[in-house]
Amino acid sequence: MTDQQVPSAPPGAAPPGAGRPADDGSAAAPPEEWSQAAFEDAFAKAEVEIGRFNLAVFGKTGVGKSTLVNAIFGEAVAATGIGRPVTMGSHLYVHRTGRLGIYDTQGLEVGRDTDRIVAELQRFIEHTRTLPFTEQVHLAWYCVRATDRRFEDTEAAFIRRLADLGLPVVLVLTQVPARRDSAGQLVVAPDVLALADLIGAQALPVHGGHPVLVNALADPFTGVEAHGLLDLLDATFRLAPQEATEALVAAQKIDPARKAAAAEKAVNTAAAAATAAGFTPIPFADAAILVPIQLGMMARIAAIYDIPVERATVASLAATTATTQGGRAAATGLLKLVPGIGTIAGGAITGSVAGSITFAVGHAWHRVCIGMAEGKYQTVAGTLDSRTIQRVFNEELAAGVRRRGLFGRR
Ligand SMILES: Nc1nc2c(ncn2[C@@H]2O[C@H](COP(=O)(O)OP(=O)(O)O)[C@@H](O)[C@H]2O)c(=O)[nH]1
Ligand SMILES: [Mg+2]
Repeated sequence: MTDQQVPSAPPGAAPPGAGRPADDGSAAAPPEEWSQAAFEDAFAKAEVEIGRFNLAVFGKTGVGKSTLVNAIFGEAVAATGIGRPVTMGSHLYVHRTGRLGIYDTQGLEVGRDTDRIVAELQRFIEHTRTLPFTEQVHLAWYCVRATDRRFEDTEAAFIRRLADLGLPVVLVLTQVPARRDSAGQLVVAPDVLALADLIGAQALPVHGGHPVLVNALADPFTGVEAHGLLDLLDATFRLAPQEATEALVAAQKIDPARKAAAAEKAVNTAAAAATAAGFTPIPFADAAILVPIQLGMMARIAAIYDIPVERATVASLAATTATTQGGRAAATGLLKLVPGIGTIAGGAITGSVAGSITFAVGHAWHRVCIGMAEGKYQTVAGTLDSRTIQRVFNEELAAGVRRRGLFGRR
């Protein structure tokens, strides 16, 4: 007997099969095979669970709203155009990509058209109150260009009206000039600091009562670097409703630590589910019970890294296809590596082994997703390099399995 061998079920253990994913009666039975369709389904489910972060962006034309959105959420937002009106004839536009919705106004200016903007926004907010949370506007940025050196009363009034509508507001000073002093510290232009203090003195209903100072684009001519973007993201996280934060994690492109933490959480959740499922010893033939858990985990991690479903699907199939036995899924293929499982007829795995395997699969896939988000694993033709993905995944998986002592310990 090896130490991986399963004792008989503990007293009071759930009957066989009780650990299977709950049948909510909605969809077909969970997939037992790792297929393209199964991954796509899991991805769609992950997208629904993560939801969407909806940000409204206001401020005068040319202050740098679009540039700011691109700097934090990636170029895809601008590349795909200006969006569409939320309803016929509306000046409120929405633009959706991945886990993000951006709302802005077109053809109306704060100050001149404040009443109109507020009225359209109010109508929209009231309408979306009856809709799911992912359809609602979660937060607003109000942007003022620092180099304009002024903040108008009409802008203050507009911000107060946003707050009256129930929107959390982050006030942003954009295009803030700054330079490094001899000690490498960032020094902001004094007149901008004076403007920020002037605004801060107005006790506006905004994050911290004070504007966040940002420059979204480095300017090679003046030497002003990009700065303040993480401060703006942190302020946005602090004000965003809890239910929208995972979507914000997925949508943003500048804070990999937040993505890594969310992916880690997905791995832990799946490992716990696998442990619970394996608590009733899983007969070897039934190891497919782990497939839906691991599919869901992998889809969730891919969605957190905002990897398009097509690429995520191709990569997941590449990763989990064992080199020697085409089409074998990682979950079941891995069992062959565990002493006493693959070799003993009618053997079963314990919950802790199921959990450990899921951990190892999750960490290996997380590594692949980080690489894909960094633009790795591309062929010259721009397609995904399946063989490299497979190698990276298998190396990480083998390392994880070894660390957890899933190979024989003599
Ligand atoms: N150097 C620098 N230029 C910026 C910055 N933000 C915007 N710009 C420039 O200002 C102009 C207007 O920016 P845009 O984002 O289109 O403004 P919007 O009308 O508020 O969406 C563009 O030419 C941008 O390149 C910034 O942070 N730094
Ligand atoms: Mg714009």
